[in-house]
Amino acid sequence: QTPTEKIGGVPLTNHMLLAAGVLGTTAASLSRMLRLGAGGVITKSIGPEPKDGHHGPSLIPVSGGILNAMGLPNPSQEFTGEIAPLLAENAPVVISIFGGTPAEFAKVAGWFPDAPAFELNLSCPHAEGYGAAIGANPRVVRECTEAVKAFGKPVWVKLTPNVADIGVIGRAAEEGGADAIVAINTVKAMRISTGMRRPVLGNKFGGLSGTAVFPIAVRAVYDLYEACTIPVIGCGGISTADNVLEMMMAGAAAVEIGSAVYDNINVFADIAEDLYAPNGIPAGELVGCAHD
Ligand code: RRO
Repeated sequence: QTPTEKIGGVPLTNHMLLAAGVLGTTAASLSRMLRLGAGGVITKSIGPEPKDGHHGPSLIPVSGGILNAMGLPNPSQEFTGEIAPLLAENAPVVISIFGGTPAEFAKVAGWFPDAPAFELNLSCPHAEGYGAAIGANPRVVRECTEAVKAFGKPVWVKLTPNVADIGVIGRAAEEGGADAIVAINTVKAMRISTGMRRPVLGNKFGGLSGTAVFPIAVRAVYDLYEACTIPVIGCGGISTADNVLEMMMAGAAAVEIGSAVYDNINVFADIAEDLYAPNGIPAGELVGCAHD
């Protein structure tokens, strides 16, 4: 592991975090990923009310990635008990929050006084009823960011690629006091089973993650690096050290990895071996170099 570096106000042990998702549901799975080499971990998003999520099938491997319509399943405030032991160890755990209003984001943030940082999920493709459009409205993005920033902790804002101009949204988060922008969440997508003559997901449509979305994520990070002055954290389809370097050249100060973990539980250690050997990458020189 490289020495601790602060990115977006959070001390990380390397440049790769576990992205928010199903593996962030329990303290056991989060601490396992830290033991397996993640430099930090993000929880599954926690909302203001408990939710069971969509009926299945809700997570399906497709060519180039994973299609999901989990439907924001979460235990809400009960998660405080689940995560408390990990927070007590000062582990680099970022609490992902979703809500439909600034007040709902603030309500959830208030349950985690020991969290080192928050990631605001303004980008879930299944957020109907919680305001699917909140991540597309610059004013709401700014207000949600301000509401959580009031707790005085680092706030990362995770954006959707499903908008016309992601730079405008990134700037709104920055104006609200965000410490970093994370891009991207999943891309709205759908597959149909020709044999069954119906959509493969119980919810019909979902969010696509994995290698198929990597170029979309690179473009989003490139645009955000141009538009914002705060760090950008790249997320979407990263599975190799070369992907991490490419993200950094686009402007990412760190990256998040999700889908690749399902294929290779040792992906963090494997990438670190390539990325940091033999002398360690000069990340400072790489970030944004494709803009020169
Ligand atoms: O739970 C989900 O359906 C979900 C969430 Br909260 C998210 O942010 N992104 C996604 O693809 N699925």
